[in-house]
Formats: sequence, structure tokens, C-alpha cells
Amino acid sequence: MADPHHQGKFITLEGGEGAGKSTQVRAIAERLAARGIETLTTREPGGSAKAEELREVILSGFAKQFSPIGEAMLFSAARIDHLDQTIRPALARGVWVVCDRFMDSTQAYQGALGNIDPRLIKALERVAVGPTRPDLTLILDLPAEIGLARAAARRKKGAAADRFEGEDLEFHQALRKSFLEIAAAELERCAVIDAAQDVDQVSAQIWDEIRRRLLKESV
Ligand code: T5A
Repeated sequence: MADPHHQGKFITLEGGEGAGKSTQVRAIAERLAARGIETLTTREPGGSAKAEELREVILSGFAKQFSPIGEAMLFSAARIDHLDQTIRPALARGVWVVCDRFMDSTQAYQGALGNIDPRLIKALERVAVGPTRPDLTLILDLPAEIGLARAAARRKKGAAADRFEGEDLEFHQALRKSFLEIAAAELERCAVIDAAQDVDQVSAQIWDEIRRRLLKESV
């Protein structure tokens, strides 16, 4: 059931490591601002005070001690607070929300890669997300090798590897497949973007999707 309090549009970006999500979140916010659309950018795990605290715990590797379902519950707990404190209030005010990762990351990372029964992941999604589902999900798709090389290059500039960047290539290839399956199952909500292109080309492809699907413009 659609959420009657959901006035703004809710856009999420998903994909593997180093796909360029954070870069494109910023680009989307700039384009929307140029249109005079008030926009809030946020991320998961995190996006509210309590969820940011949980982010530290989860990405430090602590959550790895739990089973995949335990880990999925930790991400969902952070998501509940993020929705309550940040996302829903903004959408209710008519603000557009652009979020770096959301529920599909739980389905791909914990669900598919952790071999959790899909019905369990969907049940968790119903509890944590309820009616506040994204209007548009941009799945940034690129070969795992390219994403990992981008993340590694960024680490050379001082950033640390997190819990999932440390996994092997096979893990990241399975992750890519899993995001493409999510997109194929929900074509109306999801758009697959070729993230191997340069930043400006990716940004242009994303903007076409937003214009066509959310602003109802012909492109
Ligand atoms: N997770 C998250 C779960 O397991 N379950 C969940 O439910 C949720 C919500 C989050 C981790 O948590 C997991 C998934 C993640 O492993 P994070 O630190 O937020 O950790 O990591 P990511 O979301 O993966 O974000 P990254 O910062 O690693 O990647 P981005 O945001 O996709 O990429 P970005 O924009 O930072 O770009 C990476 C580098 O590539 C360059 C950028 O300049 C940057 O240096 N770049 C490009 N280079 C060439 N061409 C392009 N088109 C480029 N776009 C960006």
C-alpha cells in the first residue's frame, strides 16, 4: 500500500563497491537543486544519529560474528531509525530524498550472498520499510574488477577498506548478479545504469531516468 504521507520523491542508489553511488548522489542533488526541488541526501547504513552509531559497529567487522540473518537485522534496525528520524519527515514535507544504498543492499548482501530464505528477507523488509518504498532505484552496474579497482585507488588516497571490500572477487561477482536479479524482478521501480562509463555519462543516463520516470518529461 502506498504511503499517503509520502509527498516528495524517494530515490535510492544501489550497486557493488566503488560503483560510483556517492559521486552520483551528489550529482543528482545538484541537478534537482537547479530545478528548484528541495532535496535531502543521505546514506545507509546511517543517515540518523542512532543509525550512524550502528554503522560504526557494523562496518568495523563486529557484525560479521553474527549469522547473515543477524547481520540483516542490524542493518534493518539502523534502517528503522533512519526512516523514522530522517526519510519519512522529509518526504512528508515534500522534500525529495536521495539515499546511497537502502533495502536492496540487505537483499543482495545478506539475503542472496548469505543464503537467507528470500521470504525471510521480504518479511524483514515489510517490518523495517513498511509503505516507504523507493519511487525509483538506480542500480549502478559495472564489472566487479572495475569497482574494486576504484575502491582500491581511493584507499591509496587514505581511505580504509571496510568489511565487504575485503571479500574476494567471486563474492563481488555474485553481488553484481544479485543486484541485476532485483532489477529484473521490479522493472517499474528499478533502472539499471551502466556505471563503467565516465562520471558525466553515468550522470546523464541517471538524469534521463529521473526526468522520464519521476518528472514525467519526454527525453
Ligand atoms: N551494506 C549496506 C550491507 O551489507 N547491507 C545493507 O543493508 C546496507 C545498507 C557500506 C557497506 O555496507 C554494506 C554494503 C557496503 O559494503 P560504504 O562505505 O558506504 O559501506 O560503501 P559503499 O556503499 O560501497 O560505497 P563506496 O564509497 O565504496 O562506493 P560508491 O559510493 O559506490 O563509489 P564512490 O562514488 O565513492 O566512488 C568510488 C571511487 O571511484 C571514483 C570516485 O571518484 C571514487 O574515487 N568514481 C569513478 N571513477 C571512474 N569513473 C566513474 N564513473 C566513477 N565514479 C566514481
